[in-house]
Amino acid sequence: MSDCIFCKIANKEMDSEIVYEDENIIAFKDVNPQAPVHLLIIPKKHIESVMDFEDKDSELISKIFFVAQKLAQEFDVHESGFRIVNNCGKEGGQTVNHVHFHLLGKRSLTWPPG
Ligand code: DGP
Repeated sequence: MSDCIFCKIANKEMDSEIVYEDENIIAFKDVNPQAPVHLLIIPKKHIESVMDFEDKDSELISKIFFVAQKLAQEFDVHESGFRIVNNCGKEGGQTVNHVHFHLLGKRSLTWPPG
C-alpha cells in the first residue's frame, strides 16, 4: 500500500534500523522504544491486522514467531524473558495498520497492560 509506513520500510523507501530480513518478513527497531529492546516484526506484504490473516498466511505467521525466537536469542532476552505483543484495532491500541508484532525485553514488564 503506497501510504503505509511499514510498507515503505519493507520496500526500503523509508529508513529503519533493520535487524532481520528474509523474502517475506522484516524486523526493525521501534522508533519509540518502550523497553531497551523493542523490535517490530512484520510481514513484507501488506496485511492490515490479525483479523485479515487468511489460511494461506499460516506459514508466514508461524515463521514470524520463529523470527521472534531467533531475535530474542540475538538480543539476549531469551533467558531473562521478553514479551511479544500484537495490538489489533482501535481499542487494541493499533496505530499502524500493517500487522506487526512487538518484541519487548531487557526490563521487567508489568501486567496488565494499560
Ligand atoms: P502499534 O501501536 O501497535 O500500532 O505500534 C506501532 C509502533 O510503530 C509504535 O510502537 C511506533 C512504531 N513506529 C511508528 N512509525 C514508525 C516508523 O516510522 N519507524 C519505526 N521504526 N517505528 C515506527
